[in-house]
Amino acid sequence: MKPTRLSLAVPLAAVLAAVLAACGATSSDGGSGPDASAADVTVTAAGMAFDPGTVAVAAGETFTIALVNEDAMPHNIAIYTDDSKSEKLFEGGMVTDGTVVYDIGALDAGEYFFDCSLHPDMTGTLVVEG
Ligand SMILES: [Cu+2]
Repeated sequence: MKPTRLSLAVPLAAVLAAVLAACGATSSDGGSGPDASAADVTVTAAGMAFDPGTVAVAAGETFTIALVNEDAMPHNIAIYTDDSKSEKLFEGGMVTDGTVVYDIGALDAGEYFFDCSLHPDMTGTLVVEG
């Protein structure tokens, strides 16, 4: 008998929750932890801005973005097809004064727009290179 999707999904969700909880627990120094260095790209949120403002990844492959938030207010990364924000592709959970690593699905080559859901003036460009 084949394993069902459900039996696989539950342990994965539990592991993810544990990882996210661990991130929160180690955020007191406000710096980047081991999670950030393991990610494909790292974006720092500091002074209400993303640094770097442009990040590049490879097309057709899942990737991870580490968000290192050095501000004392919550930030996240939300990815859209373009700056009209008519089509949201991803919205990460908020992190405050700490690091979170987002698992992003594979994207086609092109330029995408991202911002912070709480602070729309914080914007960036995601370049997916084919
Ligand atoms: Cu924000």
